Amino acid sequence: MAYAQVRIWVESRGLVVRRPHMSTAALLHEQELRELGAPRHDWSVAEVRELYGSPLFSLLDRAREIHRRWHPSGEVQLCRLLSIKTGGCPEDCAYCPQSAHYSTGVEREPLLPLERVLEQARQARLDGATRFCMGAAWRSVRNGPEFERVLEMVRGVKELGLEACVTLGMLDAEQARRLKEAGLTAYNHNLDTSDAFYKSIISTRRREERLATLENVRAAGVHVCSGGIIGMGESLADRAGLLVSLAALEPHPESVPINGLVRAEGTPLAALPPVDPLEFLRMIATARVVLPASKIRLSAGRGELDQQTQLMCLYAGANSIFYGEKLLTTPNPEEADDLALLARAGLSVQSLGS
Ligand code: SAM
Ligand code: DTB
Ligand code: SF4
Repeated sequence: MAYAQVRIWVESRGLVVRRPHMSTAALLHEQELRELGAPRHDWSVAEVRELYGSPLFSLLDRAREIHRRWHPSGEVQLCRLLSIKTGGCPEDCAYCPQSAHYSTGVEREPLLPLERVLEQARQARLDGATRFCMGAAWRSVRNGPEFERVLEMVRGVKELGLEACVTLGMLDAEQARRLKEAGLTAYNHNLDTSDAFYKSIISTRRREERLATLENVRAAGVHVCSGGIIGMGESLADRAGLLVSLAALEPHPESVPINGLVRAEGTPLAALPPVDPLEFLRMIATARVVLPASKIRLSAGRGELDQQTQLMCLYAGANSIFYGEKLLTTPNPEEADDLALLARAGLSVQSLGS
């Protein structure tokens, strides 16, 4: 095809904004990449908002196509979550039952002994989990014996052959480097919501501090796990804004947890209405399109979804579930029910060898 024809063909489909310096080859390459749903870092809020609000079946078709292309095994990963240090957190995250600012009935517990954590990790492995995530209700990591113990936990979990993920609050570059050295697979640190809505949810830290930690994690060569929560009273533009912020990270986070708010008694958000299951599905499908290569994780809030909706989330792009009767401090669906559902649907579960 001559250059002029290519240009007319591509531009008539609105697929590429042609920059004057682009060669035909570059034009075709970019167009091809877009057709494949290649990772992009320039999504706009309006574009993502439109995608989110498109007719449900069109959104599902698009998400499914990208999911099959980028995640052809279709396997579901089972992740086990454990709170290694519970409650009494100085931050005021309005959704969180572990914040010391609210009376939620969560009992404070100091950092667990190493052996207790490894016992749980061994059990998780026996139960079929391939990723073990450890959460601490800290604002940030402090150097000293507790951090040394967390490093031991990471080493122990990795020795079992499991992926190890921790979420410990803010982190400096040296701490990230030491976690990498211990073998950490991924560090979870959520952007949680849009830049604009963030201030109405948390007043004790700035979003930029969150981004700085993500940079430290990335620089250390640890995978970034970052996502957010829906159902906190945010607008649809805020949901789109969260995905735009995640997509602006280069490269995209390897792992993106999508949580539905667990409405914990005593938190300022306890009385909000539950998330509409179809909105949860739309958020997962939109995340799949915007972040094609990332592992999208159907995380907290699954207990409020019926099993059919959960399956639809896996169809539309979710790669994993938290598997186990408890998240950090709140309940999660029964393991036996999850296994039965996956079996009824004929879904394959990721194993340690795969
Ligand atoms: N303190 C660390 C931090 O905030 O990064 C790590 C633990 S914190 C509990 C990890 C994440 O859990 C939060 O960023 C938030 O996205 C999620 N989370 C906490 N409470 C939640 C709730 N009630 N519903 C849904 N997700 C929640
Ligand atoms: C994430 O995005 N979700 C998980 C994990 N990262 C650490 C935490 C969910 C917590 C739900 C509320 C609780 O059980 O305390
Ligand atoms: Fe603390 Fe993390 Fe809960 Fe915020 S989300 S209050 S930082 S434990």
